[in-house]
Amino acid sequence: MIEATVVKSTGSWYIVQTQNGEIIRARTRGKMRLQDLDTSNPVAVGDLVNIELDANYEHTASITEVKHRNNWIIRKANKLSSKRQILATNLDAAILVASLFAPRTSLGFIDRFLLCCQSMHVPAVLFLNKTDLLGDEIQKVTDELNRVYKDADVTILVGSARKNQGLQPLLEFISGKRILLAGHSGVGKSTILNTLFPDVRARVGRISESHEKGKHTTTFAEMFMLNNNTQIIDTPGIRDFGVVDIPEEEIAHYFPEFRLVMNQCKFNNCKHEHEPECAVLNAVSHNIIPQERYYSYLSILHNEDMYK
Ligand SMILES: Nc1nc2c(ncn2[C@@H]2O[C@H](COP(=O)(O)OP(=O)(O)O)[C@@H](O)[C@H]2O)c(=O)[nH]1
Ligand SMILES: [Mg+2]
Ligand SMILES: [Zn+2]
Repeated sequence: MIEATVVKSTGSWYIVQTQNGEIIRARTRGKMRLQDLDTSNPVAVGDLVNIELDANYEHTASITEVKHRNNWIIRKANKLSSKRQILATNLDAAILVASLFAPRTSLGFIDRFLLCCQSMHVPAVLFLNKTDLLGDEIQKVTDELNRVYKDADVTILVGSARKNQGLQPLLEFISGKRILLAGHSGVGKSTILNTLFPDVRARVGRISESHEKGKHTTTFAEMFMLNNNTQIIDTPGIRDFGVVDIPEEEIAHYFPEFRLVMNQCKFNNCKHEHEPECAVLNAVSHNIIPQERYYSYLSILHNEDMYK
């Protein structure tokens, strides 16, 4: 039995890497001991697994056990689907790459992702890419992001991967960690990786591809092992981030700016909707909690449209 880390998932096969750097193709077979999560992918990139080498000459292996996960980022592809997908596991931090144009990332999407990170205690960075497309608006947009996310326990960074601007703070954040790089298809994840780590050569997609509506592209995450123990998990792009596994009454806890005031709500089971003497509603009305974040909260609470 050998311990290995899952570095790529391609559906039926997984690529795993052993402690001495050996790359092996593996698949789940037989009675594998699984984590008790009902997901479309029982094994995810980042998992520590036990493998047994197959008795053949092709150097393949079977995954016999998925070890305990410290954390994981999980989503539902859309609110109707019951399919849950683990994007990555055992993370030190996550970077959500967003852009205002081509494609536009909504605050609702950002907030759902951040909610999951909070619930898993995964520190998050929001990187607004493609600032070269913003012209004179850069400062205004940056100020807005800083206003909305002021007390949301997320680091806001802005820049342009194409122009190699603003990437230095991102590089410093990444260094020495295992990082999930997430965001819609086309926001510039692969470009960021290629610019920061020219040896990686992640595929840079054409923007037109990412805009083909209705096209079902199977998404595979891939971990790049860089030096100084830096590991980056590139994901091919997620359209929706449906929240799973967070009970209704816990959602507010994972909005850090709500957490600051909600112990002052009159009712301890307050849902912060229309209850009397609700400290969250009060903070919203005084612009202490940004409206935008409050709307995201309501939208998640009511399991509403995930695009908005
Ligand atoms: N204008 C602009 N385009 C960018 C920037 N970063 C990436 N792109 C373009 O956006 C498209 C998608 O980039 P890609 O890195 O493949 O996105 P991914 O799907 O998130 O990996 C490509 O055409 C990139 O050249 C940027 O900072 N500014
Ligand atoms: Mg990409
Ligand atoms: Zn309340």
